[in-house]
Amino acid sequence: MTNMKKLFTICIFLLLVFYSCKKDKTENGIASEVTSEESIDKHIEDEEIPQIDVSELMNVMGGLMSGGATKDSTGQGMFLSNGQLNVDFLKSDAGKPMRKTFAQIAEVTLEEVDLSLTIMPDNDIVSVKHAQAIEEDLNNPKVEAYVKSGKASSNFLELITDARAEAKKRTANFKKLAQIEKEKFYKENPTWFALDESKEDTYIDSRNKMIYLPLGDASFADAVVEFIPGKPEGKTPEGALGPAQGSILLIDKDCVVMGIKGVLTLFFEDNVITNVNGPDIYVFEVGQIEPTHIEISKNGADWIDVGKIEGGTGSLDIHDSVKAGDTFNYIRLTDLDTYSGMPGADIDAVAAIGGALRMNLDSAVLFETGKYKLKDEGIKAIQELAVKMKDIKKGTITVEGHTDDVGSEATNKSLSLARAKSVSAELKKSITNTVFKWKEMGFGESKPLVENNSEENRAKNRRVEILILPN
Ligand SMILES: [Ca+2]
Ligand SMILES: [Ca+2]
Repeated sequence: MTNMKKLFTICIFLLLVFYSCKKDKTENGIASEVTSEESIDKHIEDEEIPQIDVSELMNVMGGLMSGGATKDSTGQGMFLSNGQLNVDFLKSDAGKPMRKTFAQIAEVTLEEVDLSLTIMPDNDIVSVKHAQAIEEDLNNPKVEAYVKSGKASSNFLELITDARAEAKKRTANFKKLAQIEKEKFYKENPTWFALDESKEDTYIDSRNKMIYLPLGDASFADAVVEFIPGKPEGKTPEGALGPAQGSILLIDKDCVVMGIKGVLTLFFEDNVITNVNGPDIYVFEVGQIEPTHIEISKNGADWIDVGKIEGGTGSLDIHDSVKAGDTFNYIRLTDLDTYSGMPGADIDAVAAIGGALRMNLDSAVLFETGKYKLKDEGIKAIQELAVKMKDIKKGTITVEGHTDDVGSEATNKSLSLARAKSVSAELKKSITNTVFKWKEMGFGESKPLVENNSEENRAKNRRVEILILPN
Protein backbone atom coordinates (compact mmCIF):
# COMPACT_ATOMS: atom_id res chain seq x y z
CA MET A 1 0.00 0.00 0.00
CA THR A 2 1.40 3.40 -0.91
CA ASN A 3 1.63 6.17 1.64
CA MET A 4 -1.07 8.00 -0.25
CA LYS A 5 -3.30 5.01 -0.01
CA LYS A 6 -2.60 4.86 3.71
CA LEU A 7 -3.49 8.53 4.04
CA PHE A 8 -6.70 8.01 2.13
CA THR A 9 -7.61 5.07 4.31
CA ILE A 10 -6.94 7.10 7.45
CA CYS A 11 -9.11 9.81 5.91
CA ILE A 12 -11.98 7.40 5.51
CA PHE A 13 -11.76 6.24 9.10
CA LEU A 14 -11.66 9.82 10.34
CA LEU A 15 -14.70 10.57 8.26
CA LEU A 16 -16.58 7.57 9.49
CA VAL A 17 -15.96 8.72 13.07
CA PHE A 18 -16.87 12.27 12.12
CA TYR A 19 -20.02 11.14 10.35
CA SER A 20 -21.20 9.06 13.32
CA CYS A 21 -20.54 12.01 15.72
CA LYS A 22 -22.64 14.27 13.54
CA LYS A 23 -25.37 11.68 13.40
CA ASP A 24 -25.35 11.37 17.20
CA LYS A 25 -25.67 15.11 17.60
CA THR A 26 -28.64 15.21 15.27
CA GLU A 27 -30.25 12.25 16.92
CA ASN A 28 -29.83 13.94 20.33
CA GLY A 29 -32.22 16.63 19.26
CA ILE A 30 -29.77 19.31 18.24
CA ALA A 31 -31.00 20.98 15.07
CA SER A 32 -29.46 19.52 11.97
CA GLU A 33 -26.47 21.50 10.83
CA VAL A 34 -26.80 20.26 7.29
CA THR A 35 -29.10 22.63 5.47
CA SER A 36 -27.38 23.85 2.35
CA GLU A 37 -23.89 23.71 0.96
CA GLU A 38 -23.44 27.44 1.49
CA SER A 39 -24.35 27.38 5.14
CA ILE A 40 -22.16 24.34 5.74
CA ASP A 41 -19.17 26.05 4.19
CA LYS A 42 -19.81 29.06 6.41
CA HIS A 43 -20.23 26.83 9.39
CA ILE A 44 -17.00 25.00 8.68
CA GLU A 45 -15.06 28.23 8.41
CA ASP A 46 -16.03 28.95 12.01
CA GLU A 47 -15.16 25.51 13.21
CA GLU A 48 -11.59 24.49 14.09
CA ILE A 49 -10.45 20.97 13.19
CA PRO A 50 -11.26 19.00 11.12
CA GLN A 51 -11.95 21.36 8.22
CA ILE A 52 -14.15 19.06 6.26
CA ASP A 53 -16.69 19.76 3.55
CA VAL A 54 -19.51 17.73 5.00
CA SER A 55 -22.30 18.01 2.47
CA GLU A 56 -20.73 16.11 -0.41
CA LEU A 57 -19.22 13.63 1.96
CA MET A 58 -22.59 12.63 3.28
CA ASN A 59 -23.32 10.98 -0.06
CA VAL A 60 -20.12 8.97 0.06
CA MET A 61 -20.49 8.06 3.71
CA GLY A 62 -24.11 7.17 3.13
CA GLY A 63 -22.97 4.87 0.36
CA LEU A 64 -20.36 3.27 2.58
CA MET A 65 -22.78 2.83 5.48
CA SER A 66 -25.41 1.23 3.28
CA GLY A 67 -22.97 -1.36 1.95
CA GLY A 68 -21.39 0.59 -0.89
CA ALA A 69 -24.27 2.12 -2.81
CA THR A 70 -21.77 4.66 -4.14
CA LYS A 71 -19.93 3.02 -6.99
CA ASP A 72 -17.49 3.93 -9.72
CA SER A 73 -18.10 3.27 -13.43
CA THR A 74 -17.06 -0.37 -13.08
CA GLY A 75 -19.66 -0.87 -10.39
CA GLN A 76 -17.19 -1.09 -7.50
CA GLY A 77 -17.29 0.89 -4.28
CA MET A 78 -14.66 2.54 -2.12
CA PHE A 79 -13.20 -0.80 -1.13
CA LEU A 80 -12.50 -3.85 -3.25
CA SER A 81 -13.79 -7.20 -2.15
CA ASN A 82 -10.26 -8.03 -0.95
CA GLY A 83 -10.55 -5.12 1.50
CA GLN A 84 -8.14 -2.83 -0.33
CA LEU A 85 -8.88 0.78 -1.08
CA ASN A 86 -10.19 1.03 -4.65
CA VAL A 87 -7.97 3.56 -6.40
CA ASP A 88 -10.17 3.54 -9.50
CA PHE A 89 -13.04 4.67 -7.29
CA LEU A 90 -10.99 7.56 -5.93
CA LYS A 91 -10.14 8.63 -9.47
CA SER A 92 -13.76 8.47 -10.64
CA ASP A 93 -16.49 11.13 -10.40
CA ALA A 94 -17.99 9.25 -7.47
CA GLY A 95 -14.71 9.66 -5.61
CA LYS A 96 -14.59 13.46 -5.96
CA PRO A 97 -15.98 14.27 -2.47
CA MET A 98 -13.35 11.93 -1.06
CA ARG A 99 -10.62 13.73 -2.99
CA LYS A 100 -11.86 17.10 -1.73
CA THR A 101 -11.69 15.90 1.85
CA PHE A 102 -8.28 14.43 1.29
CA ALA A 103 -7.10 17.81 -0.06
CA GLN A 104 -8.27 19.45 3.15
CA ILE A 105 -6.65 16.94 5.42
CA ALA A 106 -3.36 16.72 3.50
CA GLU A 107 -3.38 20.52 3.08
CA VAL A 108 -3.02 20.53 -0.67
CA THR A 109 -5.37 21.84 -3.37
CA LEU A 110 -7.93 19.62 -5.12
CA GLU A 111 -5.98 20.13 -8.34
CA GLU A 112 -2.91 18.77 -6.58
CA VAL A 113 -4.80 15.71 -5.34
CA ASP A 114 -6.01 15.03 -8.89
CA LEU A 115 -2.49 15.45 -10.24
CA SER A 116 -0.98 13.19 -7.60
CA LEU A 117 -3.57 10.52 -8.43
CA THR A 118 -2.30 10.44 -12.04
CA ILE A 119 0.95 8.98 -10.75
CA MET A 120 -0.66 6.77 -8.13
CA PRO A 121 -0.73 3.20 -9.46
CA ASP A 122 -4.11 1.59 -10.04
CA ASN A 123 -5.08 -1.15 -7.68
CA ASP A 124 -2.82 -4.21 -7.82
CA ILE A 125 -0.20 -4.80 -10.49
CA VAL A 126 -1.40 -7.61 -12.76
CA SER A 127 1.46 -8.10 -15.23
CA VAL A 128 4.92 -6.87 -16.18
CA LYS A 129 3.35 -4.77 -18.96
CA HIS A 130 1.09 -3.20 -16.34
CA ALA A 131 4.12 -2.47 -14.11
CA GLN A 132 5.87 -0.82 -17.06
CA ALA A 133 2.80 1.33 -17.77
CA ILE A 134 2.75 2.43 -14.11
CA GLU A 135 6.41 3.41 -14.35
CA GLU A 136 5.67 5.48 -17.44
CA ASP A 137 2.84 7.22 -15.62
CA LEU A 138 5.26 8.29 -12.92
CA ASN A 139 6.78 10.71 -15.41
CA ASN A 140 3.42 12.24 -16.28
CA PRO A 141 4.30 15.47 -18.14
CA LYS A 142 1.38 17.30 -16.48
CA VAL A 143 2.87 16.68 -13.04
CA GLU A 144 6.31 17.70 -14.28
CA ALA A 145 4.94 20.92 -15.78
CA TYR A 146 3.12 21.72 -12.55
CA VAL A 147 6.25 21.15 -10.46
CA LYS A 148 8.27 23.37 -12.81
CA SER A 149 5.64 26.13 -12.70
CA GLY A 150 6.65 26.84 -9.12
CA LYS A 151 3.02 26.77 -7.99
CA ALA A 152 3.31 23.41 -6.26
CA SER A 153 2.95 23.40 -2.49
CA SER A 154 5.62 21.73 -0.37
CA ASN A 155 3.02 19.21 0.83
CA PHE A 156 2.30 18.27 -2.77
CA LEU A 157 5.99 17.79 -3.57
CA GLU A 158 6.34 15.55 -0.55
CA LEU A 159 3.22 13.63 -1.53
CA ILE A 160 4.40 12.86 -5.05
CA THR A 161 7.93 12.01 -3.92
CA ASP A 162 6.46 9.41 -1.57
CA ALA A 163 4.00 8.14 -4.16
CA ARG A 164 6.76 7.73 -6.75
CA ALA A 165 9.09 5.94 -4.34
CA GLU A 166 6.30 3.57 -3.26
CA ALA A 167 5.23 2.86 -6.84
CA LYS A 168 8.80 2.17 -7.95
CA LYS A 169 9.31 -0.20 -5.06
CA ARG A 170 6.16 -2.12 -6.01
CA THR A 171 6.89 -2.31 -9.74
CA ALA A 172 10.52 -3.31 -9.12
CA ASN A 173 9.39 -6.05 -6.76
CA PHE A 174 6.82 -7.35 -9.26
CA LYS A 175 9.33 -7.36 -12.09
CA LYS A 176 11.91 -9.15 -9.98
CA LEU A 177 9.50 -11.97 -9.10
CA ALA A 178 8.31 -12.11 -12.72
CA GLN A 179 11.88 -12.52 -13.92
CA ILE A 180 12.34 -15.50 -11.60
CA GLU A 181 9.20 -17.13 -13.12
CA LYS A 182 10.46 -16.49 -16.63
CA GLU A 183 13.84 -18.00 -15.87
CA LYS A 184 12.15 -21.04 -14.37
CA PHE A 185 10.23 -21.57 -17.64
CA TYR A 186 13.36 -21.32 -19.80
CA LYS A 187 15.32 -23.59 -17.50
CA GLU A 188 12.70 -26.26 -18.20
CA ASN A 189 12.40 -25.29 -21.87
CA PRO A 190 15.89 -24.21 -22.95
CA THR A 191 15.14 -24.36 -26.70
CA TRP A 192 11.86 -22.44 -26.44
CA PHE A 193 11.64 -18.65 -26.96
CA ALA A 194 9.14 -15.82 -27.17
CA LEU A 195 8.20 -15.53 -30.85
CA ASP A 196 7.80 -11.79 -30.39
CA GLU A 197 9.61 -10.53 -27.30
CA SER A 198 7.54 -7.35 -27.20
CA LYS A 199 4.48 -9.50 -26.44
CA GLU A 200 5.74 -11.88 -23.73
CA ASP A 201 4.44 -11.19 -20.24
CA THR A 202 4.13 -12.57 -16.72
CA TYR A 203 0.75 -12.49 -14.99
CA ILE A 204 -0.34 -12.90 -11.42
CA ASP A 205 -3.39 -14.76 -10.19
CA SER A 206 -5.61 -13.95 -7.22
CA ARG A 207 -3.42 -16.09 -4.94
CA ASN A 208 -0.28 -14.19 -6.01
CA LYS A 209 1.07 -17.07 -8.07
CA MET A 210 2.98 -15.77 -11.10
CA ILE A 211 2.90 -17.36 -14.50
CA TYR A 212 5.13 -16.54 -17.49
CA LEU A 213 3.48 -16.71 -20.92
CA PRO A 214 5.80 -16.43 -23.94
CA LEU A 215 2.92 -15.33 -26.22
CA GLY A 216 1.63 -12.75 -23.72
CA ASP A 217 -2.00 -11.70 -24.13
CA ALA A 218 -2.48 -14.02 -27.15
CA SER A 219 -2.03 -17.03 -24.80
CA PHE A 220 -5.55 -16.68 -23.39
CA ALA A 221 -8.77 -18.31 -24.60
CA ASP A 222 -10.63 -16.15 -27.12
CA ALA A 223 -14.23 -17.30 -27.50
CA VAL A 224 -17.00 -19.10 -25.64
CA VAL A 225 -18.30 -22.11 -27.58
CA GLU A 226 -20.80 -23.36 -25.02
CA PHE A 227 -21.70 -22.79 -21.40
CA ILE A 228 -23.88 -25.05 -19.29
CA PRO A 229 -24.25 -23.09 -16.04
CA GLY A 230 -23.99 -25.07 -12.83
CA LYS A 231 -26.13 -24.62 -9.74
CA PRO A 232 -27.00 -22.37 -8.02
CA GLU A 233 -26.14 -19.47 -10.32
CA GLY A 234 -23.56 -20.23 -13.00
CA LYS A 235 -23.19 -17.13 -15.16
CA THR A 236 -21.11 -14.73 -17.29
CA PRO A 237 -19.03 -17.27 -19.31
CA GLU A 238 -17.39 -14.45 -21.32
CA GLY A 239 -15.66 -13.42 -18.06
CA ALA A 240 -13.21 -16.31 -18.67
CA LEU A 241 -11.91 -14.78 -21.91
CA GLY A 242 -8.87 -12.61 -22.50
CA PRO A 243 -5.94 -11.76 -20.24
CA ALA A 244 -5.92 -12.44 -16.51
CA GLN A 245 -6.77 -9.47 -14.32
CA GLY A 246 -5.23 -10.65 -11.06
CA SER A 247 -7.12 -9.68 -7.95
CA ILE A 248 -8.36 -6.40 -9.40
CA LEU A 249 -11.50 -7.81 -10.89
CA LEU A 250 -14.06 -9.50 -8.72
CA ILE A 251 -17.01 -7.81 -10.24
CA ASP A 252 -19.32 -10.36 -11.76
CA LYS A 253 -18.76 -9.86 -15.46
CA ASP A 254 -14.96 -10.17 -15.10
CA CYS A 255 -15.01 -13.86 -14.32
CA VAL A 256 -17.20 -16.82 -15.09
CA VAL A 257 -19.13 -18.24 -12.19
CA MET A 258 -19.15 -21.93 -13.11
CA GLY A 259 -21.65 -23.11 -10.55
CA ILE A 260 -21.53 -26.69 -9.26
CA LYS A 261 -21.04 -29.04 -12.22
CA GLY A 262 -21.00 -26.11 -14.64
CA VAL A 263 -19.41 -26.89 -18.04
CA LEU A 264 -17.57 -24.29 -20.10
CA THR A 265 -16.13 -24.86 -23.58
CA LEU A 266 -13.67 -22.27 -24.89
CA PHE A 267 -11.96 -21.74 -28.25
CA PHE A 268 -8.44 -20.51 -28.93
CA GLU A 269 -8.49 -18.31 -32.03
CA ASP A 270 -5.01 -16.78 -32.37
CA ASN A 271 -3.10 -19.48 -30.49
CA VAL A 272 -3.28 -23.19 -29.76
CA ILE A 273 -2.51 -25.46 -26.84
CA THR A 274 0.57 -27.64 -27.21
CA ASN A 275 2.85 -29.60 -24.92
CA VAL A 276 5.98 -27.94 -23.51
CA ASN A 277 8.13 -29.16 -20.61
CA GLY A 278 6.26 -28.60 -17.39
CA PRO A 279 2.70 -27.23 -17.22
CA ASP A 280 0.85 -26.42 -20.47
CA ILE A 281 -2.42 -24.95 -19.28
CA TYR A 282 -3.02 -22.41 -16.54
CA VAL A 283 -6.48 -21.71 -15.16
CA PHE A 284 -6.68 -18.38 -13.33
CA GLU A 285 -9.20 -19.19 -10.64
CA VAL A 286 -10.46 -16.48 -8.32
CA GLY A 287 -9.88 -17.23 -4.66
CA GLN A 288 -9.68 -20.82 -3.59
CA ILE A 289 -8.94 -23.45 -6.26
CA GLU A 290 -12.06 -25.47 -6.89
CA PRO A 291 -11.35 -28.87 -8.45
CA THR A 292 -12.01 -28.56 -12.18
CA HIS A 293 -11.86 -31.32 -14.78
CA ILE A 294 -10.05 -30.40 -18.02
CA GLU A 295 -10.41 -31.83 -21.52
CA ILE A 296 -8.91 -30.59 -24.78
CA SER A 297 -9.92 -31.10 -28.41
CA LYS A 298 -8.89 -30.29 -31.96
CA ASN A 299 -12.39 -30.12 -33.38
CA GLY A 300 -14.75 -29.55 -30.48
CA ALA A 301 -16.22 -33.06 -30.91
CA ASP A 302 -13.52 -35.55 -29.92
CA TRP A 303 -12.15 -34.87 -26.45
CA ILE A 304 -9.00 -35.92 -24.63
CA ASP A 305 -9.14 -36.07 -20.85
CA VAL A 306 -6.00 -34.33 -19.55
CA GLY A 307 -6.75 -34.42 -15.84
CA LYS A 308 -7.87 -31.93 -13.29
CA ILE A 309 -6.89 -28.72 -11.58
CA GLU A 310 -6.82 -29.15 -7.83
CA GLY A 311 -4.71 -28.96 -4.72
CA GLY A 312 -4.06 -25.24 -4.72
CA THR A 313 -2.52 -24.95 -8.16
CA GLY A 314 -4.11 -23.76 -11.38
CA SER A 315 -1.61 -25.48 -13.68
CA LEU A 316 -1.89 -28.70 -15.64
CA ASP A 317 0.61 -30.77 -17.65
CA ILE A 318 -0.89 -32.50 -20.71
CA HIS A 319 2.31 -34.47 -21.43
CA ASP A 320 0.91 -37.92 -20.62
CA SER A 321 -2.24 -37.48 -22.69
CA VAL A 322 -1.03 -36.10 -26.05
CA LYS A 323 1.39 -36.84 -28.87
CA ALA A 324 4.48 -34.65 -29.36
CA GLY A 325 3.78 -31.64 -31.56
CA ASP A 326 -0.01 -32.02 -31.38
CA THR A 327 -1.99 -28.79 -31.19
CA PHE A 328 -5.45 -28.18 -29.76
CA ASN A 329 -7.98 -25.41 -30.35
CA TYR A 330 -10.59 -26.22 -27.70
CA ILE A 331 -10.66 -26.62 -23.95
CA ARG A 332 -13.57 -27.85 -21.83
CA LEU A 333 -13.72 -27.16 -18.11
CA THR A 334 -16.11 -29.01 -15.86
CA ASP A 335 -16.59 -27.98 -12.26
CA LEU A 336 -16.42 -31.03 -10.05
CA ASP A 337 -19.09 -31.42 -7.47
CA THR A 338 -16.96 -30.68 -4.43
CA TYR A 339 -18.59 -28.03 -2.36
CA SER A 340 -15.96 -26.19 -0.33
CA GLY A 341 -17.40 -22.94 0.86
CA MET A 342 -17.94 -21.52 -2.62
CA PRO A 343 -20.49 -22.91 -5.02
CA GLY A 344 -18.29 -23.93 -7.94
CA ALA A 345 -15.20 -22.38 -9.50
CA ASP A 346 -14.90 -18.73 -10.47
CA ILE A 347 -12.53 -18.41 -13.39
CA ASP A 348 -10.89 -15.20 -14.55
CA ALA A 349 -8.88 -16.52 -17.50
CA VAL A 350 -7.56 -19.68 -19.17
CA ALA A 351 -4.12 -19.71 -20.79
CA ALA A 352 -2.14 -22.04 -23.04
CA ILE A 353 1.34 -21.64 -21.59
CA GLY A 354 3.72 -22.46 -24.40
CA GLY A 355 1.32 -22.68 -27.30
CA ALA A 356 1.84 -21.78 -30.93
CA LEU A 357 0.53 -18.68 -32.65
CA ARG A 358 -2.29 -19.50 -35.02
CA MET A 359 -3.49 -17.65 -38.09
CA ASN A 360 -6.46 -18.77 -40.07
CA LEU A 361 -7.21 -18.08 -43.73
CA ASP A 362 -10.61 -18.81 -45.27
CA SER A 363 -10.27 -20.95 -48.42
CA ALA A 364 -13.05 -18.95 -50.09
CA VAL A 365 -10.82 -15.88 -49.93
CA LEU A 366 -7.78 -17.76 -51.25
CA PHE A 367 -9.04 -20.06 -54.02
CA GLU A 368 -11.82 -20.87 -56.50
CA THR A 369 -13.71 -24.06 -55.60
CA GLY A 370 -11.56 -27.14 -56.26
CA LYS A 371 -8.54 -25.06 -57.36
CA TYR A 372 -5.18 -24.40 -55.72
CA LYS A 373 -4.02 -21.38 -57.71
CA LEU A 374 -4.31 -18.28 -55.50
CA LYS A 375 -6.84 -15.59 -56.40
CA ASP A 376 -5.67 -11.94 -56.35
CA GLU A 377 -7.75 -11.49 -53.21
CA GLY A 378 -5.92 -14.45 -51.65
CA ILE A 379 -2.50 -13.03 -52.47
CA LYS A 380 -3.54 -9.79 -50.79
CA ALA A 381 -4.73 -11.66 -47.66
CA ILE A 382 -1.40 -13.49 -47.42
CA GLN A 383 0.55 -10.27 -47.79
CA GLU A 384 -1.50 -8.74 -44.96
CA LEU A 385 -0.77 -11.75 -42.83
CA ALA A 386 2.96 -11.40 -43.50
CA VAL A 387 2.77 -7.86 -42.08
CA LYS A 388 1.33 -9.26 -38.85
CA MET A 389 4.28 -11.64 -38.64
CA LYS A 390 6.95 -8.99 -39.11
CA ASP A 391 8.08 -8.91 -35.48
CA ILE A 392 8.61 -12.65 -35.29
CA LYS A 393 12.28 -13.36 -35.74
CA LYS A 394 12.49 -17.14 -35.92
CA GLY A 395 10.56 -20.37 -35.46
CA THR A 396 8.85 -23.09 -37.47
CA ILE A 397 6.02 -22.05 -39.76
CA THR A 398 3.63 -24.89 -40.52
CA VAL A 399 1.13 -24.25 -43.28
CA GLU A 400 -1.80 -26.68 -43.04
CA GLY A 401 -4.45 -27.16 -45.71
CA HIS A 402 -7.90 -28.40 -44.62
CA THR A 403 -11.11 -29.16 -46.53
CA ASP A 404 -14.69 -30.05 -45.66
CA ASP A 405 -16.05 -33.60 -46.10
CA VAL A 406 -17.51 -33.10 -49.59
CA GLY A 407 -15.72 -35.16 -52.27
CA SER A 408 -13.38 -38.13 -51.89
CA GLU A 409 -10.88 -38.28 -49.07
CA ALA A 410 -7.96 -38.77 -51.45
CA THR A 411 -8.90 -35.76 -53.60
CA ASN A 412 -9.37 -33.61 -50.51
CA LYS A 413 -6.00 -34.62 -49.15
CA SER A 414 -4.09 -33.81 -52.33
CA LEU A 415 -6.04 -30.57 -52.88
CA SER A 416 -5.34 -29.43 -49.30
CA LEU A 417 -1.61 -30.12 -49.66
CA ALA A 418 -1.42 -28.28 -52.99
CA ARG A 419 -3.22 -25.34 -51.39
CA ALA A 420 -0.87 -25.33 -48.40
CA LYS A 421 2.07 -25.23 -50.79
CA SER A 422 0.56 -22.32 -52.75
CA VAL A 423 0.06 -20.32 -49.55
CA SER A 424 3.53 -21.19 -48.29
CA ALA A 425 5.16 -20.14 -51.60
CA GLU A 426 3.33 -16.81 -51.55
CA LEU A 427 4.12 -16.19 -47.89
CA LYS A 428 7.82 -16.84 -48.49
CA LYS A 429 7.83 -14.02 -51.07
CA SER A 430 6.76 -11.54 -48.37
CA ILE A 431 8.96 -12.93 -45.61
CA THR A 432 12.59 -12.39 -46.43
CA ASN A 433 13.79 -13.83 -43.13
CA THR A 434 15.59 -17.08 -43.95
CA VAL A 435 15.87 -18.33 -40.36
CA PHE A 436 12.33 -19.76 -40.37
CA LYS A 437 11.83 -23.46 -40.89
CA TRP A 438 8.88 -24.23 -43.17
CA LYS A 439 6.50 -27.18 -43.32
CA GLU A 440 3.50 -27.74 -45.56
CA MET A 441 0.86 -30.32 -44.71
CA GLY A 442 -2.39 -31.43 -46.33
CA PHE A 443 -4.90 -32.85 -43.90
CA GLY A 444 -7.85 -33.03 -46.29
CA GLU A 445 -11.03 -33.57 -44.29
CA SER A 446 -9.30 -35.40 -41.40
CA LYS A 447 -9.04 -32.44 -39.00
CA PRO A 448 -12.26 -30.47 -39.14
CA LEU A 449 -12.43 -27.43 -36.87
CA VAL A 450 -16.14 -27.99 -36.34
CA GLU A 451 -18.51 -30.81 -37.24
CA ASN A 452 -19.39 -30.94 -40.97
CA ASN A 453 -23.12 -30.75 -40.29
CA SER A 454 -24.12 -27.49 -41.94
CA GLU A 455 -23.01 -25.33 -44.86
CA GLU A 456 -21.80 -22.73 -42.38
CA ASN A 457 -19.63 -25.26 -40.56
CA ARG A 458 -18.26 -26.73 -43.82
CA ALA A 459 -17.14 -23.23 -44.79
CA LYS A 460 -15.31 -22.95 -41.45
CA ASN A 461 -13.52 -26.22 -42.15
CA ARG A 462 -12.35 -25.11 -45.62
CA ARG A 463 -9.28 -23.24 -44.45
CA VAL A 464 -5.52 -22.87 -44.47
CA GLU A 465 -4.01 -22.55 -41.01
CA ILE A 466 -0.61 -21.11 -40.31
CA LEU A 467 0.94 -22.19 -37.03
CA ILE A 468 4.13 -20.64 -35.76
CA LEU A 469 6.00 -22.61 -33.15
CA PRO A 470 9.24 -21.71 -31.41
CA ASN A 471 11.42 -24.73 -32.16
CA1 LIG B 1 -5.76 -16.24 -27.60
CA1 LIG C 1 3.78 -30.22 -20.52
